[in-house]
Amino acid sequence: MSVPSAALASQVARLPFDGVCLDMQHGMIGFPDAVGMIAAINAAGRPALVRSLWNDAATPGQCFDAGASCVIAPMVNTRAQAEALVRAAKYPPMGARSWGGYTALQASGLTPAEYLREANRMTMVFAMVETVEALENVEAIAATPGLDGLFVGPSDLSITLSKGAGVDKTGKETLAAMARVAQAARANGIVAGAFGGSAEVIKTYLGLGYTFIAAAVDVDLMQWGAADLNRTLAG
Ligand code: 3PY
Ligand code: MG
Repeated sequence: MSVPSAALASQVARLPFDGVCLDMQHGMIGFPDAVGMIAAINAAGRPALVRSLWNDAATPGQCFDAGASCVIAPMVNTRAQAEALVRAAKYPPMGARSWGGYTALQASGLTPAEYLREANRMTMVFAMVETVEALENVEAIAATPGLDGLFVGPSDLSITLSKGAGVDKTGKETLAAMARVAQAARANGIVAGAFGGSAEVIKTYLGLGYTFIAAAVDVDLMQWGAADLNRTLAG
């Protein structure tokens, strides 16, 4: 989702998808918006995921405290940056997340001791691989203890692969790079994820072994629905 609306999040959470991801990087969603949206998504029985604005130390804990199940951090280019991400997202001894997740704690129905024990398993953290630098380090990033998955940003990845010449989400070089990322994830028993955005792209990435795909953006779904309606009426 890119649109900051709890009312819309509640509707999107009832569409036939496995979860709803809030885009705090390229969407228009800030943390106060995310709080209401996460609650609406969870109330519909779906997991709420968040793509953070940046790989900062505060956002994972803040979003998990509010009830998010997964945080996806952009532009994780090195092993050190991946380790910093895990530190921000996981409680000790795996990381250094600060205690205070009252919304998540109450919603879990667990005692504080149980929540502390279960939280690192209940919350997932994914590193975005979307630069040539990240690709060169992908085996080391994928082996970061506590990291739950890799998530490819194919647009940025193709931009850096082509040195700024263009965006090509299904170009030969992009797909070769994505095959390497999927292999690194598989070798470490973590999730291989990517941003899809259209049926054709999703099918291509499934073919590469990706198992977690951000399917489509809210505004695109609306545009496609409107275009389809007009086509049907015209036909
Ligand atoms: C990218 O393709 O670069 C992304 O970050 C997808 O949202
Ligand atoms: Mg990107």
